Amino acid sequence: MTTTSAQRDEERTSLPPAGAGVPGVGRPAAAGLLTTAVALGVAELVAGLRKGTESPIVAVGGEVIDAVPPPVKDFAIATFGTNDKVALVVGIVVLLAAFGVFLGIVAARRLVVGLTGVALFGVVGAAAALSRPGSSSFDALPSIVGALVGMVALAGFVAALTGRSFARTASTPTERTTGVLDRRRFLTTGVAVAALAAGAGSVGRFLTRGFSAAGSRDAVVLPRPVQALPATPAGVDLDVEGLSPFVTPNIAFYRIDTALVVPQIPAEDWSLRIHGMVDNEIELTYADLLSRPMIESDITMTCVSNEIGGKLVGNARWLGVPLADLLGEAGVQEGATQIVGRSSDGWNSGFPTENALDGRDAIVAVGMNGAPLPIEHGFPARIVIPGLYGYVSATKWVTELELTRLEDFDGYWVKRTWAKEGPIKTQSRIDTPKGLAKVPPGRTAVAGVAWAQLRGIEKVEVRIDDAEWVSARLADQLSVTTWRQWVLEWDATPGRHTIAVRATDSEGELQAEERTEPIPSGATGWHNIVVLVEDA
Ligand SMILES: Nc1nc2c(c(=O)[nH]1)N[C@H]1C(S)=C(S)[C@@H](COP(=O)(O)O)O[C@H]1N2
Ligand SMILES: [Mo]
Repeated sequence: MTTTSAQRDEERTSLPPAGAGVPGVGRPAAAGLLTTAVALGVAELVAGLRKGTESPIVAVGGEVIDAVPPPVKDFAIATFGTNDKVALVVGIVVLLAAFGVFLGIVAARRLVVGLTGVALFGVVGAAAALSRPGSSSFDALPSIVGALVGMVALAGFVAALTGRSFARTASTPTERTTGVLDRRRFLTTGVAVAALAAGAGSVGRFLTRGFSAAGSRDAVVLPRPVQALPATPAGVDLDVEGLSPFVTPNIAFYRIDTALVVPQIPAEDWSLRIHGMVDNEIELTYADLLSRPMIESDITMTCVSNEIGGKLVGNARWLGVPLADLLGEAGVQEGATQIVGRSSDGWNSGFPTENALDGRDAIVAVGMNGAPLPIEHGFPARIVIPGLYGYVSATKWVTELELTRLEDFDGYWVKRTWAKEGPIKTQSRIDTPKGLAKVPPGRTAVAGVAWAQLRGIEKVEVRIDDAEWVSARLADQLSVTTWRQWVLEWDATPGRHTIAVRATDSEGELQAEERTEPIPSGATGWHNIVVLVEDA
């Protein structure tokens, strides 16, 4: 039996023709990288088409954040600080790029395997997007469309690079050879594809930005509190250079949350539902909330993850509705020992109901230092409870308060092995001089802040090297809910010195000396720094 030319062509199709062959590693790798760019760019574009749709990178990143064990989260905060999220996104993109390069090389040899790899990307992205809190089926679309377009791009690149094609009719040897991209044409095609991918991604990001809540926030006019506080008295601020100001400007306020992308909730779309073990479930719109009597309160907020000497603490003048008033309206039932706060992005916290009813200024806050809550600090509304660490209480972008029993629900971080209850521990910090600073000899102000929310600070002591503890001069204590500044004039002598600080609360209790980690209930230990005193 003779072989038909068609049959010969069949054979050639499954084996790349000599010369066209397997095109090395460089161009397939670049093709894989471009495929990744195309898939991600298209996914961003699709995500930009509908408000609230997360890009696959954000969805995967969110899942990573929820899944990492607490020590890793602590490590990330310690290493990258508030840039931990940027680091995560960069890490994900780098991983994707590396995997793309690998898939490109594989696809040049076994196209099906390469395509399967891209499809797998899509599945992982879609699965992550669908498991995000509050997701809808549309959230899977960016990943799916991105992966599909990526697969087409990859198949196209491989066909062009190897001369192999799925289209058997077009597979005469000459056509195949002309189909092979040479270096120059590959470069121009690659640049064009990269530009298209970047363009799609940029348009997507631009569209997403259009969903910002900034316009809504700008339009807010905050009501006046029923009892406005007097301006912050001068005596609370020692005005020492290098010392944290008594009131932390909003822009400088630490930010800690699990949200990879700041939730954007226009006030018009927001509501707060109070439900669970209550007599009357209530749901408040933003306008409802603003029409309630408001109080102002100076409250120093603190993160349980704060290391000794760390910066995860800030003081602001908050404006909000007393939680007790809202709970009174709803009617808390007997045995409802816990208030669970839930945010639009699925985060949650829980604290004892009594902490909202024991007279402290527990509020649903809408204002921070005279401005509507900044979006990253919880706009339209958040919970602020003096004396409790943020992880059990300070739900930002709060949409739900559920009355339940302490034993019936554990909040986000409690599930991740942090302590069930989170009262703030007494702490003190040296702000100036900085650790390892060079200090000229002579008079130097050693200054910082100390906090023991709801107890107040009674004494701060400083020790230079092995000398006796000396009492620092204290600024006025504005409220037991705020931190307190301190300063000690030190006659610095040449040499290397260790400066330590410790505080005593107003119940006479000395700050714990033993060094412990932030997990599970907040770090303990005395802050100390080393400075070098020498002539400039
Ligand atoms: N929705 C939401 N609210 C949240 C968190 C979060 O991850 N998501 N983190 C909490 C933690 S751990 C702290 S310390 C405070 C920090 O508030 P800030 O970012 O305004 O300083 O917010 C709390 N509220
Ligand atoms: Mo926190």
